[in-house]
Amino acid sequence: MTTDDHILLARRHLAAARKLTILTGAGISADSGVPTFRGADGLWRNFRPEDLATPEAFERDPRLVWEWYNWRRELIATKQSNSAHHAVVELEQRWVDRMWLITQNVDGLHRAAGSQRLSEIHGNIWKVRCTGCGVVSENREIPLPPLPTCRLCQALLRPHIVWFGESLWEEEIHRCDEALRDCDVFLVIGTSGVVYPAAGFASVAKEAGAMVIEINLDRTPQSNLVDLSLQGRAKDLVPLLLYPA
Ligand code: BJW
Ligand code: ZN
Repeated sequence: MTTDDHILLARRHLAAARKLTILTGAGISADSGVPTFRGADGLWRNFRPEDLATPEAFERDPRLVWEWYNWRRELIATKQSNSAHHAVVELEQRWVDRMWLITQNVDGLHRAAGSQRLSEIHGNIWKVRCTGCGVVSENREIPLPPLPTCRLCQALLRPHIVWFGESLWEEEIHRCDEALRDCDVFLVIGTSGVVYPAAGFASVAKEAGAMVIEINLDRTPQSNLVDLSLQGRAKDLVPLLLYPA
């Protein structure tokens, strides 16, 4: 089957779906110019994740971690959502309250595009959390030094991001689990499918009876598990799903 045949099939399954759940990863924002984590120009290529994206790293050297996040914030601030983010918004509007978006991305580009029904399961780079009192707030400017501290309790602020070895927020996971078990189509866009728990979501949805469709530039460890694997750029393929079946 050609990619065109796959797209026709995907449209047919979407047209018949009462409930739709979408999972996105760094690949959907790659088309906006945000580097992925594990690709050729991935963010991990210059930094070891264990040096930066763990609670231990932050404890050891909060300044280094904050400098990395500030560098990423500056980069992301120059990027805009692309046609794939916008197509996801269009799907949300068509499915009204029967679609749920789960994103691993922390860049905020889905919200910027207009998505409203979503779980940002790894957090949001524009938010900070107090290591003392736990209060979460939006903060777009973190000038260094000194290290940022909480106005309420003076403890150190950290990025509101889920690092390796940390648990995801229970409420979000509960909402995602419901969306995975209750959907007819599960659409997986631009994720390498290696980071848990999101790496297990396709199996959960499939076991619950959903048709699983993957859109990715390359094949992934999940490609054999899914029902339909569409290879190409998210910005080209996701908008094609909006046409009638
Ligand atoms: C395109 C494209 C284009 C490119 N169009 N496509 C079970 C088994 C083994 C290990 C574990 C397990 N359960 C938990 C773990 C440990 C760990 C884990 O999964 N480790 C793995 C590496 C094995 N998970 C955790 O620690 C999680 N916590 C947890 O589960 O708590 C309970 C627990 C803890 C400990 C033990 C057991 C249980 C937390 C994970 C948090 C991940 N956080 C990060 C970093 C945040 C830092 C930050 O952003 O600042 O989140 S990791 C990083 O990877 C980031 C991403 O959200 C995440 C996923 O990456 P993604 O989106 O898939 O990006 P890439 O780059 O990998 O892939 C891009 C894809 O796009 C590629 O496929 C390209 O082909 C494609 N692409 N251009 C379409 N234009
Ligand atoms: Zn505080």
